[in-house]
Amino acid sequence: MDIPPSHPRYTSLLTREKLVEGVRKGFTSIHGLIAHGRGEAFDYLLGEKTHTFAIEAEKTAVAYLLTSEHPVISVNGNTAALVPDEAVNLAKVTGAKLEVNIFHWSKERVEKIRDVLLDSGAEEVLHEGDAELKGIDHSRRFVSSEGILIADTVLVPLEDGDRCEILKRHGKKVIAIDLNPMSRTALKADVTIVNNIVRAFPEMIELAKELKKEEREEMEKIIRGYSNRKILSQAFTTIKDNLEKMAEGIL
Ligand code: PTJ
Repeated sequence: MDIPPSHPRYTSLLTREKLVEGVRKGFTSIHGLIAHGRGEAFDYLLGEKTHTFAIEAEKTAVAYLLTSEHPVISVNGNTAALVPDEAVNLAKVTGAKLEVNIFHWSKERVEKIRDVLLDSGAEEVLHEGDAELKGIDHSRRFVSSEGILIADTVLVPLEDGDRCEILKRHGKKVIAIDLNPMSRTALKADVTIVNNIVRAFPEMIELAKELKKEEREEMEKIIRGYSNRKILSQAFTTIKDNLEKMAEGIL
């Protein structure tokens, strides 16, 4: 579809178009469209912008990735459609590995997502699923023995609650990106970035470039000073305030 840049919802429509294209090419799950719709609704309530609580979470997430021994960025069909170049760049700048790990599993989709990341410049994309994460009964339990299995920190954009819990039970630090601060994932993760992935990834790349110049002690201080509950509370308050403003403004 040809979207004129003058359209008031240009960015939003372009984002949708990328997902539709991902479905057409067979690497984004059709369920990904529904998931995105839910995300869009929360983005509306958040005013479709990055808030300071998101920046704080993004900075802490980057500090975790930079100080971890085996950081991994987990990539699903929506991430591959929306931010393939940024996922590759974030992995490069933080030293994290990229691993394809999807909920609606098929070998074909796994390989297509791998190819999308390779086309975006990735040197290595883990996707073998040669190891099993005990305690989870859907296909996301199959992980790479060189990636999520041994990871100390896993970035899981647009995740489902079950796997977040299992990753934590396996002793991993979990960073989630989820526009819905009420989701089980958002509530369970160690760091929840309540922001649209299309804004969060580019911001995290810039934050990582800056933070890399700092001493390790500085990054550890950021991690120690972080409270995910405080961040979630600020996200809820922002939604409430936005709704109050709208309710008053309509009179
Ligand atoms: O590619 P697959 O097979 O791994 O499937 C990926 C999806 C996303 C379909 C799958 O993980 C899924 O069903 O996820 P859920 O349980 O619907 O959760 C997705 C969460 O991501 C929801 O809470 C949405 O609010 C949120 N979300 C959707 N789009 C965005 C988003 N968060 C940030 N940025 C977005 N663009």
